[in-house]
Amino acid sequence: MNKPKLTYFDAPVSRGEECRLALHLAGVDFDDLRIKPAAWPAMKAQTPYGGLPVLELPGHAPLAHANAILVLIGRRYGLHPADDFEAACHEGMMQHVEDLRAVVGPTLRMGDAEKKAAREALVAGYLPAWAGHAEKNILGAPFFGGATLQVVDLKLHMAVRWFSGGKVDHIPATIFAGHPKLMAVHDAVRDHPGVKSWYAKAA
Ligand SMILES: N[C@@H](CCC(=O)N[C@@H](CS)C(=O)NCC(=O)O)C(=O)O
Repeated sequence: MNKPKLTYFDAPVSRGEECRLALHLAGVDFDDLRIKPAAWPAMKAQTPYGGLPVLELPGHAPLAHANAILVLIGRRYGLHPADDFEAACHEGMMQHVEDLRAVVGPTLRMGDAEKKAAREALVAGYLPAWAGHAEKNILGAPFFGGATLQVVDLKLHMAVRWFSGGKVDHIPATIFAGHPKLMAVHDAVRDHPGVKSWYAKAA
């Protein structure tokens, strides 16, 4: 291996896509390995923690956990604050997105009736509360820390985009619409020239 390799499932979503975007915005030339579902069971035990994404860098052991990958890329390429306290605030918000995934993720594997009930309960309680906490802790505008896109913004963008496409059954596309700072981060990432160039390349 002579260049970085990011391994994730073959979909432009979630933890893998935020890491791909970070590498692209950092200007890193990387192998973008996309795994088909059928190949995953045989690979799972070979990964550090049994999940994807995994980033491999020449001369290093494979690195797992999206936030660890994002912080590493962010530190190396100026997409994460140099100040340690400021960085910790960004990492707190990154964990907030992981908390959301931990709550909503299990509903993906539920049968229809259970899924409907679970998601309606999330719409009534957890999701607005999650968005309220995100909104309260966003430090700047249009991005989380102010004028510059950093890795935390990619995570917030991906969290909002999950629902705003209207493809998650029983969760309205407008679930976060009442949170202007959160929506501003989502929109600013969507409209960022580097992000647009990633999707232009993928098209
Ligand atoms: N804490 C890990 C979670 C990794 C994870 O659960 N990834 C999902 C995809 S987003 C996965 O690998 N699912 C397949 C499985 O767990 O077998 C991270 O932040 O990267």
